[in-house]
Amino acid sequence: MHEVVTIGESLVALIPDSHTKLRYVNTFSKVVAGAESNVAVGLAKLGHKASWLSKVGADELGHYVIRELRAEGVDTSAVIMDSDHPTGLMIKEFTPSLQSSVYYYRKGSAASTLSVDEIDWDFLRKAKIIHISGITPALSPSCKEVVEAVARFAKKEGIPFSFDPNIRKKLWSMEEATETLTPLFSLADLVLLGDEEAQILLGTDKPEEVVSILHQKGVSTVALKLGEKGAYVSDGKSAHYIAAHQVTVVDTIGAGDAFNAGFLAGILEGKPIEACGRMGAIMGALAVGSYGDTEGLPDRSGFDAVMHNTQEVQR
Ligand code: KDG
Repeated sequence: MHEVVTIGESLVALIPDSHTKLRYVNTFSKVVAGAESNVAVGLAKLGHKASWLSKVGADELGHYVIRELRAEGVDTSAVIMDSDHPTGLMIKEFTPSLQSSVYYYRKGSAASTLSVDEIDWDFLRKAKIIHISGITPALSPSCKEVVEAVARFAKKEGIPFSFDPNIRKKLWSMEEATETLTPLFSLADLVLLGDEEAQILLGTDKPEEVVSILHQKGVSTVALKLGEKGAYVSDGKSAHYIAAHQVTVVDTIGAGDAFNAGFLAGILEGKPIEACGRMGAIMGALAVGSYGDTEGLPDRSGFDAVMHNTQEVQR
């Protein structure tokens, strides 16, 4: 049984051990990245049953991705291993001032070949929430079909569909992104988006306007992520500004996914919308304090200690 099913590509990410152009980097650390599996990991660390559905290559990197996600408590039983296509790869780059960039080596990857006829609908039917980001439809026409079919399926089955547009400018043009992602809002129950994405897709980043436009489209719950300014959350009955949780920033990649995990955990636990926003803000902040996307995320007791301000020095 699972509470949340996420669908999308996971990649092996290489993180340079020095902050300089990649041509000068000699050593890297290897971690798993991927917006949807990041959400699943965050939820699993908070004690929720999260499944990740995707394809990986039947190669060493594919085995590595599955092994790591399982180790974090994510159910990978529905993942397909593909002997004909490789697991995708991405390499991060940091400038001395800690600005990060990513380079993708994922064209033709196993996950990009996921198609509607490979989806296990009975598996999805057991979910309390289905979560997908806008990265998945950018991967290939068949992935776009999968996302649209899953969103329609969720609506028909009455399963809340959680959607984060997660625009990746390196994967497609803004016109393509807007044309594909905007209609998905109307199929979503929960929309978790960044202010820059709101500006691109909805023509405004003003929190009250964003929330009002999305509620008019039928979205019941909105979380607008405002980076270092925190978040603005609404369930249509009340709306709240959530202050950012302060940490020293090391690597901002993965913060949005961590926010989503904390926020969705709050929804699963039936918490008021303001508390869901706070849970998201804490998880997002803890993600940026370390280099990988999920390595900085706390387990439940660590999270509760931050949430309830009861952290102790361990001796
Ligand atoms: O949100 C973080 C993701 O962007 C990162 O883990 C890699 O999924 C990824 C992507 O496609 O950019």
